[in-house]
Amino acid sequence: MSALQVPKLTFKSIRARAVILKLRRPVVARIATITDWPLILIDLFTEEGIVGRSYLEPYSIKTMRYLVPALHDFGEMLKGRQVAPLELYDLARKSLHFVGYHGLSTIAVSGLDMAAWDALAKASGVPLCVLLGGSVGPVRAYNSNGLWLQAPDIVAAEAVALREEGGFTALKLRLGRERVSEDLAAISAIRAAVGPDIELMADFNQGLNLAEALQRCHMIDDAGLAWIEEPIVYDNFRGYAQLAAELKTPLQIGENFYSPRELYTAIEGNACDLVMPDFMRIGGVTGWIRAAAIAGAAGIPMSNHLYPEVAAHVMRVTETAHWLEWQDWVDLILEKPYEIRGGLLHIPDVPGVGLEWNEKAVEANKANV
Ligand code: SMN
Ligand code: MG
Repeated sequence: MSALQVPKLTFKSIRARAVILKLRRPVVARIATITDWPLILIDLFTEEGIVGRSYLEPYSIKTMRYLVPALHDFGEMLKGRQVAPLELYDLARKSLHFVGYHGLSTIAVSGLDMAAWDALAKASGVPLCVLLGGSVGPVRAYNSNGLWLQAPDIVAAEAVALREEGGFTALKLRLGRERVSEDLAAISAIRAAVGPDIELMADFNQGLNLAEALQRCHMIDDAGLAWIEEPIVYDNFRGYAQLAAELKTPLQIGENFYSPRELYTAIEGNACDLVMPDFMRIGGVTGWIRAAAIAGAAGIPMSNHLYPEVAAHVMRVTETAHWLEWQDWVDLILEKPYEIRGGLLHIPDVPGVGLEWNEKAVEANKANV
């Protein structure tokens, strides 16, 4: 038996590259349509030769114009420091304190943080979940690759295809069509197509006002959904508290929590039954771990939003781990995409998170922003 050695790493530099991928199934949500998916690939170089990797998915292509330079600025600022993720997280946040912690500041810090944790796990020779005190193993996942706002017959056929993509036992569909009758028809068509044993999550992508949400959510409250996600604008916690109190179906929010404190505020205000932080907003791995302690203490089930690879690692050490959101949108630029079998995401038994760039694909899809 050999003891886990966590070597001292010295920060050298950061390379952040912009890439745009075409989505196989475009995002068609009530508040936006996205056909081209922006990605920032981050390499954190160390003096010892270890390279930590992470990526960001900032939704809007133009934000890469600000995020890429912000990451390079962190690179200059942190040169020569020890790669101690919690300390780098603090230094990077403090450097933007007067600008404000939320929004792009947190997104840049999160990208840095995930790369730093990857570097440390790689240098230690263990998968990230092992460095965090867990073990390599499967993580229960739902398929979130599609089921956007399209006609009932189209989503019903797509649901069957999505279930078959990895033997999934759960799928997420999107709601917020012009008329509530169309949403109800889509839910029924999907349920008829996949049968009673598949769990169905439903996401409104913040598309309703509170009055509409109260009406529509009551109308789908008996549809047997696993959760209703983000019916109203993300920061209306009072509105969410009213919905959570009135609805039988669990209310899910969290992909727009900026930092663990917002998760704390939401839970404290009874604004939801479930939480699902996004890595670029909660603060990367550091933010996730802090948030998971709060959700765990409150007994609130915790799922992730996007970033399935790093999510799989931290879900292995999350007290109230619930469902992993599976999206394969980044697979195209990965050397070794993660495997899904029997509805479970399998963490590769390699040091770090297991992200390596497929440089040919990166070259073919690189963006000039
Ligand atoms: C979502 C994911 C990716 C792009 C837009 C919206 C969605 C989700 O909110 O929860 O998957
Ligand atoms: Mg969502």
